[in-house]
Amino acid sequence: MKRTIITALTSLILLPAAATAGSDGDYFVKEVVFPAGATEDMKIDMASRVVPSPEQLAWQNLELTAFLHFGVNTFTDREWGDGKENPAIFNPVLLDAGQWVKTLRDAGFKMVILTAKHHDGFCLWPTATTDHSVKASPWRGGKGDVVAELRRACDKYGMKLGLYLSPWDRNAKAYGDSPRYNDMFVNQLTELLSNYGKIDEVWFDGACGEGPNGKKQVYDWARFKKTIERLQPDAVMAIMGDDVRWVGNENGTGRLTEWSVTPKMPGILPGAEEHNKKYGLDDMASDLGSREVIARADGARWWPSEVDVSIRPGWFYHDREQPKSLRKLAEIYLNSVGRNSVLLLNTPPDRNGLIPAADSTRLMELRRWIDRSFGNDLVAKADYSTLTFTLKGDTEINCVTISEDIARGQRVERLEVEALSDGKWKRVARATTIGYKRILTFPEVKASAIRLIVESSRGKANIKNVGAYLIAMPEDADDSRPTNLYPAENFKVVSIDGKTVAVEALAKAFDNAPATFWTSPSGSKTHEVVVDMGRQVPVEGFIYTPRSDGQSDGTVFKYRFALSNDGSDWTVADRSGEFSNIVNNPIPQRIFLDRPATARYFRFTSNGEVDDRDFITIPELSIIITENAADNNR
Ligand code: FUL
Repeated sequence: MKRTIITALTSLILLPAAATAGSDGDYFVKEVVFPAGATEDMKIDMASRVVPSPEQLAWQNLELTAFLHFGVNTFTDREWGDGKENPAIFNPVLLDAGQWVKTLRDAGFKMVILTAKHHDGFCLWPTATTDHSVKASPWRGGKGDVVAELRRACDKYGMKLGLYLSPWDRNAKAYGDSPRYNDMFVNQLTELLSNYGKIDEVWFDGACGEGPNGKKQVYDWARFKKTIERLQPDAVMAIMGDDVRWVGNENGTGRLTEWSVTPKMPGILPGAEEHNKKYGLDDMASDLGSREVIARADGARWWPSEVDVSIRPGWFYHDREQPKSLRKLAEIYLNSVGRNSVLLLNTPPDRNGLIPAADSTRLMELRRWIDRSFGNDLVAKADYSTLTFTLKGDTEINCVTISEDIARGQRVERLEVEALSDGKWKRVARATTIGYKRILTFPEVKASAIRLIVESSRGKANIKNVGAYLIAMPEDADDSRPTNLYPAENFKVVSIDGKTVAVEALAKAFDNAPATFWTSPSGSKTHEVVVDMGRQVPVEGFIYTPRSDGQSDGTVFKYRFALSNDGSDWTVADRSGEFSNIVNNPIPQRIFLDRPATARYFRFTSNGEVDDRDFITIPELSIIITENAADNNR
């Protein structure tokens, strides 16, 4: 009865995507608009019939995609270039795209996405749209084309290719002159999507660090989308796109409850910002698709999550950084692929143009760990009608993988896993959403069978591919190079914003507890703290650790760091810059001086908060000292 009403109602309204008939009713490919007056039950039922487009389904099946951040930042040691880089610095003399792709293929990746242009505007292909490209570099005598070399390598190793083209461009003169820049951008897109074979993912970053007084560019997203559809109809449009959604962080963690069906509107659609605000659906929101959210909404779409994270702290290669431990990568795998998301793992090539040995070794270790963990499915006989699975004898397990047939929607809301152990069924795991794949781990149990109990579902749950495993997490060996810090108990605060204060004033910034933070006085866009380190210290640099509570209020964006021996002449060292990408990737910002310098006082100045607020927060501020000196200070 319910179904008949829905079919009748939906045929009366104009649906943006055709409703197609499936074995258990009508499906709505990619999106559905709820009819006016739809009840909660009707909305939930319709949401349960939203299914991925064929392109989204093919994308989800890849599970693992590699990201390559490469460009002028590789040579300047920065995360965001300012667009003023001299192309002469780009000279990756040993560049070998074959090495990248073979490494990634061996590690199990199915697609690779290259930063064809990052925010600095430097193009890795010889574009006709600007001189700021490989053409102006010494690499291959100005005749090189990184995109073309990568294309050839992808063909050789059977890898799909995706491209990242940054809308924000700090080099293009036209940026901010909206129609002119949109033309330029469409031309860049047209070159990339016409001259390099099949492109399977187009990645448009949402980042823009212009700030309130910077250039304001109004992007013509509809035109960008049409360009993709015309030139590469099979490609998905990611992040600033309506096929693939950013998970909301850059640390490798999907939500425990991850709905691919959500009323959240992609940012490229007109009115998206107001709409998402109205429904409380920001990028980081923990609930994007519960019953409560759907009940309030006016429609829902298939917009699955992609977890992008770098194997190193930064997105670009930096000499001083090391790849994450195998343990960390294994956790990332479980928390992304195992939480209904595609994992987009960045492995940045170095200045020679090669994926460094440390990273490729780590990738192979990850591959071996995945193979070892999931190579031996302990299910012997599956009965999907009762959701009961007989194991290969009485066997130890600690992990179950479950998939829904997402071609028929995402439906499971709550589920339990029970194991038959010593003749009794006992609960070993619980989950909310399943989606494409859910990996559940639990303490080891000896069992002869497992069964799934779907406690709540939006209509019929279409479960497929259940597996049981005994996995071993790698040892937690954190092999990132230690940084030597000067003990903060020696610090005496001299002044804050020019005013003398009690020495303990900044205590929360120096307490080794990043969860607590110092908040500056408000009322100014500039803030400054001066600290006496108690004696002459050989300083290599400093670390500003931003808030780790998911908030960015008070986070410093533009910094200046200076050293002095007497607290008044600040010429010993003086370095300024920006903490690029600190909002999306709030990791400790390690800034090194060009040369270590010895000084007794340091001054840390903020010349701009991330959102131009009039106060700053400092959870932790640390001084990096030279290695030998560290031994004497312990
Ligand atoms: C962010 C960018 O600002 C970073 O530099 C990086 O490209 C990351 C994948 O997306 O928004």
